[in-house]
Amino acid sequence: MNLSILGIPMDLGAGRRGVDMGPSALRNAQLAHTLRELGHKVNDLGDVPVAIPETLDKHAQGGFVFLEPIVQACKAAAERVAALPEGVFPLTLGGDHSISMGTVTGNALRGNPAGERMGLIWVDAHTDYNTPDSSPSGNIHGMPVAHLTGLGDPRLTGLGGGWHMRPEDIVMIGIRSVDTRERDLMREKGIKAYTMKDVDQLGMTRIYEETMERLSSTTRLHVSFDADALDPSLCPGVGTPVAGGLTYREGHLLMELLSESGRVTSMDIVEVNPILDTRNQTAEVMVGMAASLLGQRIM
Ligand code: DIR
Ligand code: MN
Ligand code: MN
Ligand code: MN
Repeated sequence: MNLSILGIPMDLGAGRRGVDMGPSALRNAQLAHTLRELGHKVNDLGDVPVAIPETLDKHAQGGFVFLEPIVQACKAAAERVAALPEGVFPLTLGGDHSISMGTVTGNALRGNPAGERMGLIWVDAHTDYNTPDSSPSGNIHGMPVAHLTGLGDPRLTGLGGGWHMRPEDIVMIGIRSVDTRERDLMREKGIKAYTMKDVDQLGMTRIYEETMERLSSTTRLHVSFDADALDPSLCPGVGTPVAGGLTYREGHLLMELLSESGRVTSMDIVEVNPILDTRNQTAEVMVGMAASLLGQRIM
C-alpha cells in the first residue's frame, strides 16, 4: 500500500503544552521504518504549518482559546489530505485531537464527489463531544466530534463546506470520561459509544463485530486513535490520563481485526505528549498500534 505520513504539530486545543511534539516523537519511534518493513511504500509529507502559541493572543478571536489558529491548521490539514491521490492511505499525526476536525473532513471528501459515507471509529478515553457552550474546560480538543456532526462554532463546523458526519456513522471505543452536558448531547444525537464497562463485559471481538455491522453502509473507515484510550500505565505520555484504559492486547486486537476487515482507508494518531512521557514509550506503543492496523502479524 502507498502510505502518506502528515504531521500536524499543534497543541493549541489541549489544556497542557507538549503534544505539538507528537509528530516528532512518532517519527523518532521508527514509524516510517516500521511501516516500510511491512512492505508499504511510505512517503513522509512533513508537517502542515501551525501557529506557535507564544506568538499569539490566546483569546484574540471569537472568545474561546486559540479558535482562529486551530481553524487555520485544520483547514490546512483537510486540504493536504483531500488532495492526496485515491488509493493512498493517509496516516496523520497529532497534535491534539482537534486536528481530526481537519483530517476527518479531508478524508471524507477526498475523491468523493458522490458524497459516499465514511465511518468514523473514535478510539479514546473521552467522547470529545463538547461544544463551546457545554465545555467545562474550554479546550477545543474536547470538541472535535461535536463539530464534525455540525454542533458548535460555525467556523469549525464549516470546515467541510456544508458536509458533516452522520451521527449513525460514528462509533467510539474505550470511553470512560464524559462530561454531564456532553453526555446529553451524545444521547440526543444517538452516537454509539462502547465504554470500558462494555469492553470488560463484551470483549473487544464482539465490539468489533457490532461496529462493523453498524458501519456496514459506509464505504470506507477512518480510525482516530487518541493515545489516552490506552491505559496510562502503558501510555503515560498524555495530557489527560484516565485510569482503567484499554490494555496493550485490547488495543492491538482491535487494530488487528480492523486490518483484517480491509475496510480502513485512513488513520490519525493523536495526543502523544513527549514532555509527559517516559523515554518515548507512548510514541513507541502508538507506532505498534499503527503497524497492527497496517498489517503486522504475529505469525
Ligand atoms: C474534557 C476532557 N471532556 C474536556 N476532554 C479531553 O475538556 O472537554 N479530551 N481530554 O481528549
Ligand atoms: Mn480525544
Ligand atoms: Mn482523550
Ligand atoms: Mn484530547
